[in-house]
Amino acid sequence: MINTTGLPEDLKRVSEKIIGSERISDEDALLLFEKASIGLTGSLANFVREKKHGDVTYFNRNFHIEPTNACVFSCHFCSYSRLYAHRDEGWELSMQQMMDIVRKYDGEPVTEVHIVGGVHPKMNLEFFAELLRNIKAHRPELHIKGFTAVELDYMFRKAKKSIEEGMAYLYAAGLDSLPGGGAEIFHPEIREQISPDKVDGNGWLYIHETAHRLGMQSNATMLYGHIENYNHRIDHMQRLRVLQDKTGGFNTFIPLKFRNKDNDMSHVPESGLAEDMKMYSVARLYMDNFPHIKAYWPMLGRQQAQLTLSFGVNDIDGTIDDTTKIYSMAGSEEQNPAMTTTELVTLIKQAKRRPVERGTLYNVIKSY
Ligand code: V47
Ligand code: SF4
Repeated sequence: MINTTGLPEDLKRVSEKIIGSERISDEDALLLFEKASIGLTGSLANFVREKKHGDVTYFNRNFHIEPTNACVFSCHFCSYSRLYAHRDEGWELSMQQMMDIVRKYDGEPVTEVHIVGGVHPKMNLEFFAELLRNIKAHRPELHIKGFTAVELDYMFRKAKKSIEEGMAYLYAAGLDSLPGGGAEIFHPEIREQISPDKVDGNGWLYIHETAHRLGMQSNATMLYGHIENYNHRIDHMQRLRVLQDKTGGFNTFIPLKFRNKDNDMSHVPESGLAEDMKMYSVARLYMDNFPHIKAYWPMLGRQQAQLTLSFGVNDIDGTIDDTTKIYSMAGSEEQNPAMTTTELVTLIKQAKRRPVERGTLYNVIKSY
């Protein structure tokens, strides 16, 4: 049990709300960010995490397909993309090359492919629908988690389809769920400075709402630790919490730590360990209707990912098998992110948590 004696009145009141399973307000979240120690937010978040999940920590067996790093947009924090005009410096995978990646896992017990990349004008709706159909024809049970709302928005506009028509079309072609990328910070004050030309916050939320209405589930991210302040973070989480109350279609909230290598925002310092743990714990406390909080280990590094398991996190993504470049290019400690299942299980056990392999939608595959 958490001892609240000796706490200032305001922090005591918020702590008691959390212990009593009462929803905290935006003002409460701001108070936690500004005034609470990480000891307090950590123990409260751990209390909520253990109430929801005990000591279970989920991971999955997945791989990524990153079709291209050419992109028509120019997000200033992005170290990964090359402007479409300079696409000779990047890569563009053909259908054959993407299917070769899928075939490489024949006979391997992976359960998910995560497809995410730059926004390339020639890789259009029809091209990706064909990719989805080809993957499903080859391996029907493989869950396809694909395309950020940014990629989808562009694809649908280009094909002159409404969001409803476009989503239904990809769903029928085999898309199972949406990853959480492209959310960044919804608040226009920040979004206009860091990613001025891609879909705005309302557009991102509407795409996820439409997917949820079709029966698909999705994740949500937030890129934190750059030029935003706590109010922008709370506004972002508030919009997600409101939509989740409406649809219930989100599985996981994933705070993504801004990394500053080789991008237009390299002068912006990265957040420190204490700030990162505060972010994860306040996310767990505020996002009361999100079942899961994920720490994405390729970005944080393995040791910090272990630490988050005491600050509200109950999921550390998957084995990944060295198939993503997004974070190594942005300066993460993980230059070639891949972990065997044994390594992931050991990592979780070292943090005194119980590893459980899950499918994308949190069906239990194996408890260790
Ligand atoms: O939207 C880009 C982020 C995201 C940087 O849903 C950066 O399970 C930090 O969303 N520093 C894409 N972050 C990746 C993503 C994701 C990853 C893992 C799992 C899931 C899921 C989703 O990567 C982008 C952007 O916010 N990003 N550059 C950077 N320099
Ligand atoms: Fe393109 Fe995505 Fe990078 Fe923005 S974050 S430039 S949309 S690849």
